Amino acid sequence: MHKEIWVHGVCPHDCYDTCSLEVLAEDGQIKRIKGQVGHPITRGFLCFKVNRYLERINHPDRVLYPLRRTGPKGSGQFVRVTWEQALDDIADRLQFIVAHSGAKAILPYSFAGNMGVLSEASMDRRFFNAIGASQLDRTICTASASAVLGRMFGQRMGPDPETLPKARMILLWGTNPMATNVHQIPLLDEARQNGARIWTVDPLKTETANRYQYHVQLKPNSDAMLAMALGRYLIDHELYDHDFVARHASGFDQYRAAVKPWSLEAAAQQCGVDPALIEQLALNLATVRPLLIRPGFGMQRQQNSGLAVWAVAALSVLTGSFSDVAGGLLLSNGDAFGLNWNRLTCPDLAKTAPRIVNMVQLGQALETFGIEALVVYNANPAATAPDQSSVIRGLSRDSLFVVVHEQMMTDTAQYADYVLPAAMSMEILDLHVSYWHRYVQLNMPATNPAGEAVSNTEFFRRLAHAMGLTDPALRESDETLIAAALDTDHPYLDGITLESLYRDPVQKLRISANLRPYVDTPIMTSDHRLHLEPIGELKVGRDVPGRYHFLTPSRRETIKSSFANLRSFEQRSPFPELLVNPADAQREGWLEGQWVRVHNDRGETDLKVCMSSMPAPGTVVSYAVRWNRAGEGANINQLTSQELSDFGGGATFYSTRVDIEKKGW
Ligand SMILES: Nc1nc2c(c(=O)[nH]1)N[C@H]1C(S)=C(S)[C@@H](COP(=O)(O)OP(=O)(O)OC[C@H]3O[C@@H](n4cnc5c(=O)[nH]c(N)nc54)[C@H](O)[C@@H]3O)O[C@H]1N2
Ligand SMILES: Nc1nc2c(c(=O)[nH]1)N[C@H]1C(S)=C(S)[C@@H](COP(=O)(O)OP(=O)(O)OC[C@H]3O[C@@H](n4cnc5c(=O)[nH]c(N)nc54)[C@H](O)[C@@H]3O)O[C@H]1N2
Ligand code: SF4
Ligand SMILES: [Mo]
Repeated sequence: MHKEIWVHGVCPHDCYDTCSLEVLAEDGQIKRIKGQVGHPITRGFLCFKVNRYLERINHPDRVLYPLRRTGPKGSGQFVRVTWEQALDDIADRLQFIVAHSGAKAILPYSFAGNMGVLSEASMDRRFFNAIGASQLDRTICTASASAVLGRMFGQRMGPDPETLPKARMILLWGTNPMATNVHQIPLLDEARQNGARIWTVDPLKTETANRYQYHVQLKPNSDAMLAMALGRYLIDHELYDHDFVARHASGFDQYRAAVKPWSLEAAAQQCGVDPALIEQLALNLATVRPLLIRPGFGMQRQQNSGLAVWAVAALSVLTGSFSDVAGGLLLSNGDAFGLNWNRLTCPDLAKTAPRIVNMVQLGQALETFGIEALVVYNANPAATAPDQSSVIRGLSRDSLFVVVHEQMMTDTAQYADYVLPAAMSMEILDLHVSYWHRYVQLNMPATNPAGEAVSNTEFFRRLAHAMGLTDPALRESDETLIAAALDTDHPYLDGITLESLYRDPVQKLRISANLRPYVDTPIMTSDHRLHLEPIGELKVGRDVPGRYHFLTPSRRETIKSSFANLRSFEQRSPFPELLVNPADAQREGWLEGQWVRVHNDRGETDLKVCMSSMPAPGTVVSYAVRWNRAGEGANINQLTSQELSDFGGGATFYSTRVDIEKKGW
């Protein structure tokens, strides 16, 4: 009998928008995926990527059965085995390592391949806590910003993005929503129609910078200086909100001393920006309300990220921007949800303090820390981690046992001893929150998993069982895990339970959109003040020399390496591109379509020249990231560095310098 069902889904990918989906399954096959029309953020449309999702679900690269390596590491030669064979062997190997070297020789590596609460951090954390493995510090994306916001505000929470159309001055700082946050665009457009001024601060003239009025095209990694100059100007001209600062902030005197060296002229020179434009921005910040400062993660992949986030966030305090509904600072709403992470991840299962490995330095860890087993899920580090040669050297080491739980035969999976098949979100149950909007959503399965694929939670339940671990926490079902996540008396989650989500799978946090963070809500720092104290000193020029600054921001058609194996993407964008300013091209004699070798002392990769007015002279761009298999075993992360940012141990992908040689055609 023909059976057709529509099911509520949630887009699981690492994206601000966390869209609400309607998924049609016919006879156990996914046939259509639509954006939910009634969802106030999703508004019935999806992005370039998820509009092509059937191609991803049915992709020939999909891993459907457990596989064991038969050829040399990285050769991609595998044979199908049963789940039982794979689990027995993996359990034996891990137990041997625990017995002979200690569990700290086992390292998990995961990020946000699936952002479902269960898929991202639940049974996996319990499993690694229970065996006492090394712990991964998941720093690759937001560490600098999270650390600074934690120190200044006590939490990551800003205004409700649905209030955005009420803002009259919007400052998009280091973010490109036309590619990365497309559901913000209708809100920004509405604000503009309502008369808002929209500024972007970005070293690139992005699609977003082109769409709105004012663009400050500063040099990469110069944000702290620009923001300090804006702060000094507001203080020098008595344009800051004395009352707000006196009532809510601490550290004003230290702040004033720190910004003192940064006159408009000094900053203008360092940032490569007209001082008159900085002054215009300062006057807009001082006078137009409501003021929303909306930094993105792109501004904190630099050596001075911590200082930059501090200096930009300080402007939101200095201007008293939180006093207005729709005003304030919205970098992340990640802490608004108040889930019970302790119940979910069970840190108490760990008997000893674990060794902590910063994921930005995966290459170093694999090469030098005595790691003997690596378990990868929700991530593709062979393509996405910095200093790729170091990562690949580590992954190629014969004495390293590598297990990869994946949906696709990725560049990382190619190095595995075992590849285990991972289910897609349309095949599993999960709970979703967002780092931008304020909806809690339930993702329900529309079909059974393809082949022998299993969810992340089921993978770790099976692994725990195979290792003979008996703690009941390692056996809990997905429904129990969701109930555990929601088991909290946090007022924002009042009445949101698994049962209520089954009835109504999209529920807004119980916070009024008119509640002003830090004005109407308690400030979660220890002394309940917003901290303006500087977090450190400006550091300059720590990277290797190189003639060009090399930026690798998010690509519209992929999410990092996810979607980059889709034929529709490969057809649209068949070659790895290097966007160059025509003035640089003319001086260097580069021609459109010509191959160039881009290199520094960490590595090299070949890219095709594409003239573009997006970068200023001196900066070149290639979007993140293609699969290595599409580029002779390498991609742009050959060039990026394992160096950490100044605060929070974050990544410094965008502080890369390179030299460029002509190659031919
Ligand atoms: N289509 C698509 N969407 C995505 C992703 C994707 O890969 N593709 N990735 C997802 C993920 S993992 C994340 S973390 C978010 C990130 O999304 P965003 O917050 O938008 O951040 P990025 O794309 O990293 O970079 C945004 C901008 O920062 C600029 N930038 C680079 N260096 C500097 C600097 O020194 N100062 C300033 N002011 N700007 C700088 C870049 O030129 C770029 O235009 O997007 C998510 N959404
Ligand atoms: N050069 C450069 N490099 C960058 C960046 C940059 O801007 N420039 N950005 C960095 C940033 S912000 C980030 S967040 C990282 C992201 O880097 P990664 O975390 O490696 O992200 P993806 O490339 O999206 O890989 C996610 C993988 O998870 C798999 N996956 C999806 N769902 C599931 C699931 O349910 N279970 C399992 N087991 N696997 C699943 C997908 O198939 C995919 O292969 O990249 C970083 N790398
Ligand atoms: S990737 Fe982002 S914009 Fe696209 S469907 Fe998913 S959540 Fe929505
Ligand atoms: Mo990210």
